[in-house]
Amino acid sequence: MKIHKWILALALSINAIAVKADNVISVTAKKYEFIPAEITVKAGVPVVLQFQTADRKHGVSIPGLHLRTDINPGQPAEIRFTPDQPGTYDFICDVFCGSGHEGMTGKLIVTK
Ligand SMILES: [Cu+2]
Repeated sequence: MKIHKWILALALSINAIAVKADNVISVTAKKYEFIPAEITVKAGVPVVLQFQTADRKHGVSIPGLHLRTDINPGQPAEIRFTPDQPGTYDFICDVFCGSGHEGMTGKLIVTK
């Protein structure tokens, strides 16, 4: 009986870790793109966008959601939020990074 409870607790905690990991989306910034450039998330579900840079300092801004962070070399950055309005939100690099900076954009799609 005791063993059963222990296994159940273990199974529940593994499940909790899996659910958490599902909502973490890793994004790489580099001259002059975000990879992936299109991210789809679900309204009402907490999400963690985890950014790292492959070259130099960049920034990411999602003006429609009033979210931004710097992305410094060797220092992964996170944006944690729960999207509530379905729609398509542009994100851009907002730290000048060179001649292709203006085209360094992506889309965050929030589905119902
Ligand atoms: Cu830039």
